[in-house]
Amino acid sequence: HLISLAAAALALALVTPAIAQQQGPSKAEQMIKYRQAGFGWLAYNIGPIGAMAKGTIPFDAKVVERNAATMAAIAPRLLEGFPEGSGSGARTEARPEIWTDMADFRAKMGDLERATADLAVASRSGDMKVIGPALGKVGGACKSCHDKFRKKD
Ligand code: ASC
Repeated sequence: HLISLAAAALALALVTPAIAQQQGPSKAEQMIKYRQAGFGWLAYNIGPIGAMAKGTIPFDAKVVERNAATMAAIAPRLLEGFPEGSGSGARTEARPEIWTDMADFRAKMGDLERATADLAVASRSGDMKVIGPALGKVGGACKSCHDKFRKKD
């Protein structure tokens, strides 16, 4: 009994540090994944609205309304994906300027938030003449932030 108890204690002593070292993704990796998922979902939702505005696919008011509502929900949740220290740790197109010029990054995220909220309101008109300009403002908010804060290929 003493020997098996000693063996068990030894096994536990050997295994415990191995478990402790088995760390999951870092906070930075989690945040990079989080925000990329957010932007990806945003792009997925704007895609069909853009295609309808161009006339590439038929206008579907219900899809515009649903997608715009989703975008308005995503946009205010993006800023939390950029905490201090999440500028590296996984493949990212985020430029360091986000954290050195956070006031402007916040302002640009605010522009996106307002533009998507306005698009959600416009989408309820069911009228592409109303939706089009609101969509243009969202695209403008995407672009002005990308120009300054996203890495160029
Ligand atoms: C999109 C998309 C973006 C923006 C940007 C606007 O549809 O995926 O990143 O619009 O291209 O300039």
